[in-house]
Amino acid sequence: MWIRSKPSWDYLSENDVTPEAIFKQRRLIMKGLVAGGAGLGTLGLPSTANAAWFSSDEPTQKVMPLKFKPHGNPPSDSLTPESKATTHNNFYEFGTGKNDPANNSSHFQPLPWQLKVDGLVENEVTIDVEKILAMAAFEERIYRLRCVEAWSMVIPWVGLTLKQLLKDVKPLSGAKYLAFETLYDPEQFPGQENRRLGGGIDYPYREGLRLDEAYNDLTFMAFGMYGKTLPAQNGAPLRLVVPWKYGFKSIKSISRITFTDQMPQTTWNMLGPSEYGFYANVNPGVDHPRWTQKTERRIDDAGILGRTRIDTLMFNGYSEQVASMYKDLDLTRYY
Ligand SMILES: Nc1nc2c(c(=O)[nH]1)N[C@H]1C(S)=C(S)[C@@H](COP(=O)(O)O)O[C@H]1N2
Ligand SMILES: [Mo]
Repeated sequence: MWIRSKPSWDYLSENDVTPEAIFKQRRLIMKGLVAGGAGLGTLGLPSTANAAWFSSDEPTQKVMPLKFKPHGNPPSDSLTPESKATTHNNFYEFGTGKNDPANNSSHFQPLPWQLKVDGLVENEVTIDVEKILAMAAFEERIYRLRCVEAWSMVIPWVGLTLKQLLKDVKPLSGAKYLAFETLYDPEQFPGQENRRLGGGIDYPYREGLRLDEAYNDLTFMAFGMYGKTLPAQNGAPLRLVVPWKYGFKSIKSISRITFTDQMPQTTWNMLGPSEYGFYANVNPGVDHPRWTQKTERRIDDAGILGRTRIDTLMFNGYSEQVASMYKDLDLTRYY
């Protein structure tokens, strides 16, 4: 168990975005998650991604919602309803339609799962995801997620920072980037061999971060959302969340992280280099060639998908935490 001192980040806290009653109720649910990897081996593996794999009598996991100062901008930030965050998805391995990931993933098996960490590190490792669950106290982080398609959500993630996840991994001095890969397994991800279903992507889905971005305090590895384990459609069992970048950087169902000295090839940049950059920082000052990035459709309580059109913020509102990393980049260009 660990207690964090209060950092300066101004990402949204649960208190800022949900009524107190819901907050208390959700805390109780999360106490139910105070559980651990200890008993996992003996539990039957869940047949659906939604099944709670945290259940055990041994309280080795703690989910701790943290409290931070309200972001205040936009002041109307409110949590996206879970029912929308789990049915309006981009996960092309299950199909390109927004409902496809929820509809086509019922047979997905998130466990057993291994994460390989290799490349320019002192010791390459392959970690069972169950071990990660037992490794550190989880925390809850409420972040905005801004898709390059100009819709956005506010999602409460559960997990740990990538920095914490990689705390025992010693990068070699030449390491400058991290490359991420989604599991390649067409039996689980039908779109990976069916090009029509999978949107013509050459799988596995790939993403990358610069080393300093990867170790930024905001960069998060989510194992859960809304106080529960991740559903398949949101990237079970573990996915990246990089809240100041367009959503496609937040790669799902990760099986491999490679430290490298080369800027990694990334899926959307390979598919459309004139439209999608490596950095892909949220930037209302640079429009997509085919649509504006100045505003976004916030998927919230209103209407079927949410009708609130709001201004898009530089770095998705996280400038204070990340702008200093880009002093040397020309942010008027599309990165
Ligand atoms: N492996 C993989 N990861 C992915 C994608 C994908 O198609 N495949 N889509 C990305 C895009 S474009 C977005 S906007 C987010 C959506 O995350 P969500 O469905 O949890 O909201 O996931 C990202 N991660
Ligand atoms: Mo996206």
